[in-house]
Amino acid sequence: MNITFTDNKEIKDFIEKYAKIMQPDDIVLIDGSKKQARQLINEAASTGEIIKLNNKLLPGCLYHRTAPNDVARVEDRTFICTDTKEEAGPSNHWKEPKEAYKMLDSIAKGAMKGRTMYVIPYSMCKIGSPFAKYGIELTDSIYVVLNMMIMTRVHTKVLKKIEKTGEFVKGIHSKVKLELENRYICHFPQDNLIYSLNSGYGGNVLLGKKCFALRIASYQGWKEGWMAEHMLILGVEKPNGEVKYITGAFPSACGKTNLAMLVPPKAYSDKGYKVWTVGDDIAWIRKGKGGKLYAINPENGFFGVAPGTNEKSNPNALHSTKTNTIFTNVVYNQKNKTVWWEGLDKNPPKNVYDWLGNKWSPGMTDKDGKPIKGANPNSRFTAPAKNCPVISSEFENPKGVPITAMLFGGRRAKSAPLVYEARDWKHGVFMGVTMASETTAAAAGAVGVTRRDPMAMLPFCGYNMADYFQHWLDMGKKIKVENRPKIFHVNWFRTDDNGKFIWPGFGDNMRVLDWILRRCEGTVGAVETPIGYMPNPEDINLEGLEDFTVDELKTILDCDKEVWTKEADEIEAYFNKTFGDTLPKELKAELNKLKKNLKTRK
Ligand code: GTP
Ligand code: SPV
Ligand code: MN
Repeated sequence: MNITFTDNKEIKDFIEKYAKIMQPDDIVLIDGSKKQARQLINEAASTGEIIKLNNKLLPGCLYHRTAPNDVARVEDRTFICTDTKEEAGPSNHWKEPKEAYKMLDSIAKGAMKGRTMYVIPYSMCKIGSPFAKYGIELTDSIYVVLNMMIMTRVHTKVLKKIEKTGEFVKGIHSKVKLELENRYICHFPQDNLIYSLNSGYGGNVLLGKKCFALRIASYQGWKEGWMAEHMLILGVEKPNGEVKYITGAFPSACGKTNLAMLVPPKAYSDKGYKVWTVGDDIAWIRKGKGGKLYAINPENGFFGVAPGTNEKSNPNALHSTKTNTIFTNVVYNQKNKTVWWEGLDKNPPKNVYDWLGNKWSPGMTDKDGKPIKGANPNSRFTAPAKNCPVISSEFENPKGVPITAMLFGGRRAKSAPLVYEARDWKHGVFMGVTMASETTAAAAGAVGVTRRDPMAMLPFCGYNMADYFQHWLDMGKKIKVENRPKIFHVNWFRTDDNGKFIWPGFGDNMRVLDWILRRCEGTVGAVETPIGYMPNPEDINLEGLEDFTVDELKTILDCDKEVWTKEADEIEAYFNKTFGDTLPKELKAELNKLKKNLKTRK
């Protein structure tokens, strides 16, 4: 097939190679135009791949269902294919590159027969910005094209950029037959290449996102001296107009989108506090002006968890989904062509279709009497970032935003307190490395099992995690002490004996951010505990918070020595078993400090 849209040999060779393997009927360049998108939407609507939603209530919005066995990332089918297993490290699945290519090519053989191969030139970050990195994704899915057009900057200008430098991340995706047993999400960091087969679910197929902006980019960052992190970025504007930026790494479905779009409680908004969203999932971080660390969001949209999103929990996310949004695996109300999910409101529609396409009404139960959910727990919305009512004016600032504080956090029902602060950078890295969380529906497998998820990057680090830890330690050394972001650990998910969340969370997390920023400014004290600095309970502002007392707060601002001694033992076992001698010795020293503190400190 003749490729006319570029003369660049590298690009042509890439497309021709995979066209030869996958044998599409046609090759179409995606130019990013509205006109072409409209044509593709019409085509996908005619085959049932997508449904156009109510143009009055949800203008430009679309509905899609994935295959029932294809609703989340598949960590056990995700591979880092480096020359040696050591380079991929103990936490990644590894395949030898030559064998991996051979296997993938054989699965991909003829996969696009009767289909069109779409060529998507896209940029992570604003095109032309110094942080920007470019990619080309080949795919046979219109759903992928339409999602990539929201999540990244798709434009023919990207081809011009690539033609100049010859540098781009190659992405190959085919749905093939959506077979679970032949599903592979493979990364070749040394070739800047991603090869994804037999899936149609977000994180597996929107190759700009987790595959490029985290797995490949983390490898690039390691080689080039910057960082790619699974972090939200937000700005807190104080009454005097000053804005401080915070980044936060929480595992999948643990609250990044919610925190990034936080609505401050009345006690704060009345005083003039505002929160601005820069990013909800990924941060690229570099040293910049004044020797500080700066973060940029390489994405252009939000691929957010639908269930639980409502007018109260996250109005900004909900408003972001009102136009030009793609809904995946939620409830479809065919009567007025709208959507619904658990936790949206208390009026679920009746006689509609669930995420599987079955007739559904609220209150339906399965054979064991358990309620049948209308939306898949990992159902998602894909919304343009510019729809967000509180998108930051710095969202596209090519230099990024200066980071004042970094947060780590996860779902810990019992151990971790609401918030505690690291003594210094090294201790903060130790906090990130040792963080753990209960698993969620964002990845296939059991839900609610506690596992270590260093920096929320366990599924996304594109190289050996011991080297990744060292990279974090080294980045700190590059920054003068006074310029280093302060590091905190937060946990919104402590539960009481009835399994109910103790902390109100959501907008009220502002109260914790407030304490964090005051710590960064040095205007509030703290209690020194064996695990780090913790707030004096009176220093967390509970103004206007009903049904929550200082006494309750005290129960989640604790450092139970018995619990933490057990935790320290588990960390030691984890270090020994997973990393052994490869663990940076500074982290071993931090563990020893923790153990000593638990023995000697109050
Ligand atoms: P990914 O997109 O998978 O990376 O997830 P995320 O970290 O952006 O998670 P998100 O903000 O979408 O939150 C996922 C789930 O956590 C939703 O069900 C939320 O309702 C819930 N959640 C978020 N913040 C809080 C909180 O402060 N408290 C409680 N109890 N739940 C929360
Ligand atoms: C996550 O699972 O962390 C997500 C969704 O943000 S996905 O893009 O599918 O990875
Ligand atoms: Mn994520």
